[in-house]
Amino acid sequence: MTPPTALPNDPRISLTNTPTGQPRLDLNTPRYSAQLHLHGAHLTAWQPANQPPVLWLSDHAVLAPGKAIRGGVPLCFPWFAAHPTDPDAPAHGTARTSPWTLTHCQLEDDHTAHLTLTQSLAPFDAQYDIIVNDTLEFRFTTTNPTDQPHRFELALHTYLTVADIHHVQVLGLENTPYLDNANNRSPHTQDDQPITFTQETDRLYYNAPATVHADDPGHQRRITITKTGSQSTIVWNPWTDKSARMPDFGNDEWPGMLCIESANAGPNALTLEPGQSQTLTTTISTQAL
Ligand code: TA6
Repeated sequence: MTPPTALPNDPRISLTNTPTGQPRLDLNTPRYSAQLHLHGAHLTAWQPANQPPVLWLSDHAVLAPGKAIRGGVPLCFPWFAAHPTDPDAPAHGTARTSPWTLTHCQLEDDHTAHLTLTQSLAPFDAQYDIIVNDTLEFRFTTTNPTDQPHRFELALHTYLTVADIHHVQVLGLENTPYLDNANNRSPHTQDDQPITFTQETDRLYYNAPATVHADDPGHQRRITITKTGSQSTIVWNPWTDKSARMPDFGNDEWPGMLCIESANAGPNALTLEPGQSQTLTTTISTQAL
């Protein structure tokens, strides 16, 4: 078990325990602020200077052992959605409700933070690197240390803040196949137009390595998600009825959020041979619209 790293003695970073005893890292710099819970290695806030928050967090989010935090970047691993064979297993895997170990923490003069967290989630070992400044980069490396091949899925289930989902367009997934999770995982293909939102939208786009843009006119902002080692992109807004069914999601919050998730899931699930590793990276940046 790798010991936790010591924090640098730096006023820009602090590690405190939340009221429920969960270690939380706060980063406050002139270029951005961010917040990471070691519970689930869960980045719950990221806000570049002079911008609205980029990550969205429900006002009803619950921080408790065994519970996933509603918002930020939950880690869906080693499976996505329902477990492939065990109906009693938690949705979206065990990574987001496990305590991760912070094994590296470094802050540069330009305020870039380099964080590394590790966890073993049988049968895999995982290393999760987060590089934060006024852009946000994630690298998730999965290793199979066993002598047998093993299948896994991974999604960085990123909740983004938007001004009003009714006016948001998502570009980059045109002509791409997807499974409609809001319609019995039925297969479809996106037409040659950007994605717009008029109802619950829950789509697993597969064979989808492309960069995605979320254009948010209300905040006059484009959010760009680039990635490597990822063949799936999940797009989700729960709309009214599903929001009302989630106790940790306010009934009136859905217009202000959108999930765009860099993943390998469903048809793009991966199998690692003994000793093999795979890395998914994704970078989130913002541009003025
Ligand atoms: O990524 C979209 C999705 O699979 C939706 O179907 C919805 O269930 C969402 O994840 C949130 O899942 P959770 O288990 O966090 O409530």
